Amino acid sequence: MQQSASHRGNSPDLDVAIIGAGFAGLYALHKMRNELGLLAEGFDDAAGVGGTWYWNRYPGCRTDTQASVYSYSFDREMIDTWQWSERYPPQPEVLAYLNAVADKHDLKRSIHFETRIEKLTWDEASSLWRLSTNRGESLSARFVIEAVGLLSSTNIPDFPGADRFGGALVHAARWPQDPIDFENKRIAVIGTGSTGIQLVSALAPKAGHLFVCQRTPQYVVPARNGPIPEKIRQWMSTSYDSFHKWVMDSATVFGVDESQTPAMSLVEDDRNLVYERAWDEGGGFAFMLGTFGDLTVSAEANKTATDFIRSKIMETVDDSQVARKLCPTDYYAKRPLCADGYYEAFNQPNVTLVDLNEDPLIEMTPTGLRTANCEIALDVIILATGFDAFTGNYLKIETVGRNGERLQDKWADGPRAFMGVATAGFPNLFTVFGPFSPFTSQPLVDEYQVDWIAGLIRHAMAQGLNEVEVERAAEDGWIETCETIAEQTLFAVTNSWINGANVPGKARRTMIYMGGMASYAGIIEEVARGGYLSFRLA
Ligand code: N01
Repeated sequence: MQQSASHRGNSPDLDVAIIGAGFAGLYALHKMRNELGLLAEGFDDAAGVGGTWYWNRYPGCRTDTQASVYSYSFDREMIDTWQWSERYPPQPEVLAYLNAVADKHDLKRSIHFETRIEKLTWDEASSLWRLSTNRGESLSARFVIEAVGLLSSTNIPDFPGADRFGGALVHAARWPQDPIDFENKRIAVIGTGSTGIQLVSALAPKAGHLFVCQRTPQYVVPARNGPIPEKIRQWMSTSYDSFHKWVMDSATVFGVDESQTPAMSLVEDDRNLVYERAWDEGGGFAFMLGTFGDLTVSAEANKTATDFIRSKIMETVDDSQVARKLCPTDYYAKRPLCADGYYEAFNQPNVTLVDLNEDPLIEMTPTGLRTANCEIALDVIILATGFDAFTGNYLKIETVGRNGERLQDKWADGPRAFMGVATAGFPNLFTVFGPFSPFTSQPLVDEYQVDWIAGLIRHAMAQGLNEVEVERAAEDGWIETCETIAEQTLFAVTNSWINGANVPGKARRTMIYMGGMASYAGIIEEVARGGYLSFRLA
């Protein structure tokens, strides 16, 4: 850290304070400092850049989104020169990429690492934010950008006896820096979401014995990982602009050819051929979005996909009793999962499925786990129990806005925010991929939102405005729009982190815009074109 905030007379210490140094925070810093020429600094409680990719170091961790859309678009030279080894690159490679971006653009000197922002207070008199850190420092900033991550605040259920377990107990998203030796160890993985299934696929070959503790089974499609397809590679290298436009014009920005065909428009045999092809090609988003256009909105269409995946599970897993327990019964309407070798792992003698519905987890003991029916001796317990998504990290920061309103109170019954970028009552405070953002892949939409926020900050500075604040009516209207659209989908009636159902006690509600990226972009660009309609500029 070479440059640091210095007191500048009556001016704030910083033009822009950026919280978080993952995909969104790094780009925000680059944009504000290198492109807009503002005095901007970043803060992150990690010891390095990477955000989620800094903390998630568990075995098997990799993207479930294709690298072609899981990288920045702003640095064209890096698009040409950075070689992703695989379609779904592993965590060390994503972290190396983010370090390379940070080094190339000289970002690290402006980031305060191992520094957590604990409190943000709006100072009415000076129209500035006052920031306090865990190191006892305080500073002021005209604008704050929270790039704190959608899936970063860990969900750690209260397992009785957790403090008594004598082995290693870790949450996958707070993985220790020193590697854990798994060779011949007895390991339990609790949770079978994206994290759990990646862990199972990676640990099954090396564990002495692996116990997979499953509460709700999920639909897992093969990833078929391998090099980025040549066609995409060619397209990106010869005409990145048109590739980027194709991706950003899609509904979900996952780099998938999104199907518009209704599932019931084909007869069963033809429909199953479509599923079969998608199964062979691999990819969770390709399966959910590329096969038929109505899997997430029509129960009838959805059942055709779930029947197909269940038939694959029954075919793959040798023990039919285990296979049945692995078959989900709810809708295929969570974030879709993909992994290679997940169901196959259950054919290994060293892998046991523990069905927590049949045999509930009672407690952790000094030597392992006790369920209603058995005691399991263990060396390692891994919690793959997910995240307090969307709101968790914002609410960890004591945030006091206009008239002393606390974000913690405002969001007590669920978040209230406008288009994922701002929340009323908290002027000059922006969020990247905050609540009510579009349901999309993140890195390119992070960039998009940062560019939009930069446009508003540039506008405010050019006009000599001290305050920009979204109006409550606009926020209410946007939330209503999000709710109306979400209610038309099966995501609304399927328990997952997408609607807050995964965290006990959390308000269950829509926190995302399911109307598609192109439509989102059309609306938010209109806000800007109209002179930042919906914002109070003072
Ligand atoms: O978390 P999850 P995740 N007792 O919430 C179980 C992204 N991601 O970390 O379904 C027992 O999906 C819970 O059971 P149930 C990606 O967007 C990306 O796996 O609530 N079990 C579930 O099985 C993903 O969607 C990548 O019944 C308990 C699991 O824990 C998102 O993060 C990798 C329990 C949690 O699944 C979240 O995925 C990883 C309890 N008390 C994650 N509480 C990559 O792209 C919870 N569970 C690399």
